[in-house]
Amino acid sequence: DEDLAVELLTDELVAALLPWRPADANKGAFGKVLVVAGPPEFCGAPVLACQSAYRSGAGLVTLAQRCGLHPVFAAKLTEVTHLLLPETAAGEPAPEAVELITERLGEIAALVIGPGLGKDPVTSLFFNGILSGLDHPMSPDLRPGSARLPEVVLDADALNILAVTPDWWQELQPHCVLTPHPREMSRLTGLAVELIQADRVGTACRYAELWQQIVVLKGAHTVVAAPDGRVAVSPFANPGLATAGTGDVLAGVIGGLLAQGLTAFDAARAGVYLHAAAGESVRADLGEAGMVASDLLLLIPRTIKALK
Ligand code: NPW
Ligand code: AMP
Ligand code: MG
Repeated sequence: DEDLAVELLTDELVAALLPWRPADANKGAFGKVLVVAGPPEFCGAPVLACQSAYRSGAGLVTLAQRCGLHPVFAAKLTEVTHLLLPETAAGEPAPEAVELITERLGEIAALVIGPGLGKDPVTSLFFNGILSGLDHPMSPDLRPGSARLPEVVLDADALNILAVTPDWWQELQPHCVLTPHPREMSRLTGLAVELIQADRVGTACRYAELWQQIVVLKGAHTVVAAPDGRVAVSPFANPGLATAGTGDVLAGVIGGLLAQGLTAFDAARAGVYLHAAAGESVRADLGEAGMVASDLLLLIPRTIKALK
């Protein structure tokens, strides 16, 4: 680990990664994001992910949701479009729900899945079904007719579901952005949280290479590691962000940046920085106790504006 050159994220570095908006642009130029919601217990998390994808500049955000929850999401999300999924009598995703999502994969630029997804057995089947519609490393032509498959952000319960399958990464398309907090990283790796925290950079790098995925190890001084050995660290430590839903905002920001054409490593670096810099602005205004995740939302475009 000693020879790793760790890049410290800065305003200048991140400004150079941010997408350019041509004066004559239309919304189609800024990409479509699909967020997948879960059960009613966690309906705030996908709302935050959708809103933050828009606030990072995405052109169109669609929320896939169990149809029974539609009144909730329609009332909360004005700019979002809705993909209604059939559900069982128990309110779980019906088997046909997988196909409805898979059909969309060729049309969207970024998929954000995990925030508020749930991890019960039916949801796990649903999630694994969606993953098999992605670009399987062993069968790139799995989905003939679709020009291009989306970039993918896997967070929260998506990581928790993956973690129960041995060697899960062998079935996953490479270069997804995985955004574990230390506990989720512990589930994915089998390492104790203390061990992960004792060498955050080394751990993120090792597993990014093993898994061939972008690893965003969250927490104070979030680490972003790529499979090729590149690694960046956020300059920000802010206990104000240690509150429910802030990770769901991060997943949406990274999804929004992926939709605008950033590479997975660039979207992860820029997303981590914008999210944490927005957190600094909220801290300057409200202090460290009592900020809430949705306070970050309007600060995301303000942070982008300040960088440009
Ligand atoms: P502790 O308490 O320190 O032992 P889980 P989740 C640990 C959704 N949400 N350093 C910490 O453990 C999510 O999207 C919905 C060390 C903590 O208690 C998921 O779908 C919301 N440890 C679902 O809920 C808002 C750390 O992990 C434990 C750490 C479950 O996600 C909330 C919690 O992790 C939430 O986002 C750190 N830096 N960070 C909504 N409004 O709809 C975390 N931990 O058990 O994976 O549960 O993260 O709450
Ligand atoms: P989650 O645990 O998924 O809700 O994600 C929490 C988000 O807040 C992540 O982006 C973390 O990096 C961020 N965060 C939590 N605690 C801190 C901290 N002490 N300093 C900086 N960022 C933090
Ligand atoms: Mg989370």
